[in-house]
Amino acid sequence: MRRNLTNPTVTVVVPAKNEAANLREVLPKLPAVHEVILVDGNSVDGTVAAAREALPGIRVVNQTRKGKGNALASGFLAATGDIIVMFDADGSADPAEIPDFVDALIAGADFAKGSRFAAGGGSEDITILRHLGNGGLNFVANRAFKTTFTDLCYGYNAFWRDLVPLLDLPDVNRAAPASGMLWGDGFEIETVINCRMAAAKVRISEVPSVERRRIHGESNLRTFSDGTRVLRTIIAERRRHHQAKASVTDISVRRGAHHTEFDRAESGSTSRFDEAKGRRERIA
Ligand SMILES: Nc1nc2c(ncn2[C@@H]2O[C@H](COP(=O)(O)OP(=O)(O)OP(=O)(O)O)[C@@H](O)[C@H]2O)c(=O)[nH]1
Ligand SMILES: [Mg+2]
Repeated sequence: MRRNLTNPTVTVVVPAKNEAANLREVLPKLPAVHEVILVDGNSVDGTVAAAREALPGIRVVNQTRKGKGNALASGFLAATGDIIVMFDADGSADPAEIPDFVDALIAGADFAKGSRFAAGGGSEDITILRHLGNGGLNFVANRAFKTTFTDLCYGYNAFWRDLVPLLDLPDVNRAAPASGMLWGDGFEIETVINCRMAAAKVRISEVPSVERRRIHGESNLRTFSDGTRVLRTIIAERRRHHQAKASVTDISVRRGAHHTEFDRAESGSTSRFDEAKGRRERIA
């Protein structure tokens, strides 16, 4: 599939759980785009009505299970734009930065990763402790995936929609397990997406971003348990990546092939593992 690099359409996916007051302020500030999708998490504060009032053309999608991860997966599936922007509803993401993400993708990135720690980025909402924790988690992830992320734990990102299959997020049509959530349904989603993009060796550009303070409502962040969750996610995703690599190599060896049979149309991947060279190569 050829990408539309001259005038790509943009879908902004907004997961929201009880964010009526924030959406009233944030949605009117969004730039004009192809579509904005609100993914409602069974809000009880009039989130959907507030969103429709603030942005009459907004599309509303109900998520299929619980959690921010399932909300994003549901939104990605409903999206029709060439580019998807992940955009929190709480006022922490600056609408004025959306063109920077789009420009990075047009300039050649597959995944435009927001970073509070790249030159020009920042945060109004980070403590010294969280800053240090972030640094440690970036270090671990960069060792695990041979990347140079400066901000693994940040959810303001954009990517070409043709990469959605590559993310292999939990099927939105699956029933919720007894525990309520599948792996990837919860707040681990941001790290899951970053790790899977890195594992697939897509082209990643960091976009400097300034994180704003949530406008209304209480922060849901718990420094230690969220930090531990990110660490567990990096470990689980690294294991997943190694298992996938092992099974791909195994199939390839059994077929006597030099290259694995993944191609871009089938897997959404822009690269394939070259057995002879022992590394992934870009698909022309
Ligand atoms: N649809 C849906 N949205 C959710 C769910 N959980 C969180 N969100 C939304 O995801 C976005 C990010 O969640 P936040 O609670 O702000 O989490 P955070 O950004 O990590 O932490 P703070 O901003 O510090 O509270 C917000 O727009 C939330 O409304 C959910 O279960 N379903
Ligand atoms: Mg937030």
